[in-house]
Amino acid sequence: MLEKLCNLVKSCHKAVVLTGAGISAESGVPTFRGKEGLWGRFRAEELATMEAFMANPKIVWEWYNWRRELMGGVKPNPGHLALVELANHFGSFTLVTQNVDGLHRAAGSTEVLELHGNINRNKCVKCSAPYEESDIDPDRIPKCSRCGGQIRPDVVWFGEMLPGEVIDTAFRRSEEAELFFSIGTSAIVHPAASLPITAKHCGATLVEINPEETPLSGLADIRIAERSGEFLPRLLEAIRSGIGSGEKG
Ligand code: BV8
Ligand code: ZN
Repeated sequence: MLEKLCNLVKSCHKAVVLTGAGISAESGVPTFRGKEGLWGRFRAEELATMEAFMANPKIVWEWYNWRRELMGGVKPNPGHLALVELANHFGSFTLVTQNVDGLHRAAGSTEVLELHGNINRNKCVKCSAPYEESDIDPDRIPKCSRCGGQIRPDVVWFGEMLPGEVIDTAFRRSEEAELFFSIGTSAIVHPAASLPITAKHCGATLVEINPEETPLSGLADIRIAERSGEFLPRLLEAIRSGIGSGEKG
């Protein structure tokens, strides 16, 4: 398996990586749907929505402040760091994340397509003007200086469109990909979950790294049932030690 993957890394030009909450799990960030997951305690489909925010902005801000606090102390793990180095092995490497924790950038990844926004950014609920203030008091939610709208986290909620430019680029790169890694995602949130399917249908080799099965597992050409923080550094080690042949075509 490792040798087959090294050959693919050596022979493919264009790679896309899609990550989900699982890649941050080893940094101590709870996943959404795992046993200890965020959603265990909250029904995030109910909280991560505009309806919830309009109905009860206080509880939504309490949830995000709780997550921000949680993320305040976490740092990138060997999985995030391995992706920074993996990028150097491809002519074109695109990192697409569903995560809002900013850990890929913190690890040193430069071009990161953040499909669902970033929990550390805020914006106006009405005019989307960015709002720098980072600590928001749920009892005194600030108002936009431009239009008076309430300030909300700059993340994509359920039922909301993803940032157009970001998702379009993600689909275009997925259509062109020769190698597509789906790492640490349950592959059920759309349109993100359509990216690996699109890549596969356009001829890419699909690799899934996830200790659990997902709806994508049946489609994957290579399935690595391991934690990303353990497997990715091993893959890099194997590439560095020259395992595998193959030339960039
Ligand atoms: C939209 C930001 C439309 C907020 C998030 C029915 C069918 C299909 C689609 C839908 C449907 N009903 C509704 C929809 C649409 C909906 C959707 O897909 N719902 C799902 C639940 C069915 N999608 C939307 O609403 C999207 N918008 O469709 O708009 C539209 C069209 C026109 C006009 C207007 C609107 C918006 C979706 C974005 C929602 N925002 N987050 C916040 O974070 O607070 S989603 C949330 O889920 C996170 O972003 C998260 O990243 C994402 C996906 O979860 P995962 O990252 O996969 O995390 P999860 O816990 O699920 O899985 C972790 C995995 O890691 C597990 O498999 C585990 O085994 C693995 N793992 C654990 N440890 C490790 C590991 N893997 C490797 N190593 C480890 N160590
Ligand atoms: Zn505004």
